[in-house]
Amino acid sequence: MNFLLPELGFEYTALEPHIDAKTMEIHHSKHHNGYTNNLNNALEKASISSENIEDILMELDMNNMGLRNNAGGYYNHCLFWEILNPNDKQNLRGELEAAINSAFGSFEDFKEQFSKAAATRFGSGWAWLCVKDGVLEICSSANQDNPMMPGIGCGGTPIMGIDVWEHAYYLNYQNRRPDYINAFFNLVNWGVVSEKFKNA
Ligand code: MN3
Repeated sequence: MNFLLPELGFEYTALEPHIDAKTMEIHHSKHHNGYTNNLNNALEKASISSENIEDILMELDMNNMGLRNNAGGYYNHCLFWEILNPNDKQNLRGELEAAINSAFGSFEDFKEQFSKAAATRFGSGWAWLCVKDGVLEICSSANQDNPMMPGIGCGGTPIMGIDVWEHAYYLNYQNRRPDYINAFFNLVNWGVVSEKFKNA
């Protein structure tokens, strides 16, 4: 077993009313747990012993669908829980705020573009804020694909992402994905995203 399901670091109720406890419980203990177990199985099958998920993603054989789906699913959800962590939650400021204003014009313009990328991703997938060569960009990817995988078309290091699979919001929001995306913006811990920006 290379990888373990990470602890959330907060209660399933902690994101209410924006994300309900039942959705959080199923999402973390069932979906993320499934990706984690399937990742370990896919690594064993491919005889890959790396314990660095970033390396695994960057060196991925995109034709290995089991590994692609589950390495992506494992990593994407780890990042998602990190940026939603309500402990020591911080507002957007400093270098990241300046970089967002520089890349998108204003926070409102950034929010609009990011929300549009998330809302228009057809079917299941993710929208991302990435850093590529020091510049911020927004993109989206299908299924559990990730900007670090080769040839996804949205390259760079993801520092923030939103899960737009129906399992992420359907119990509470049903077909109202835009309402879920809007609610997500109440939850982002910008201190965590800023740390990722500095390290990218
Ligand atoms: Mn999910």
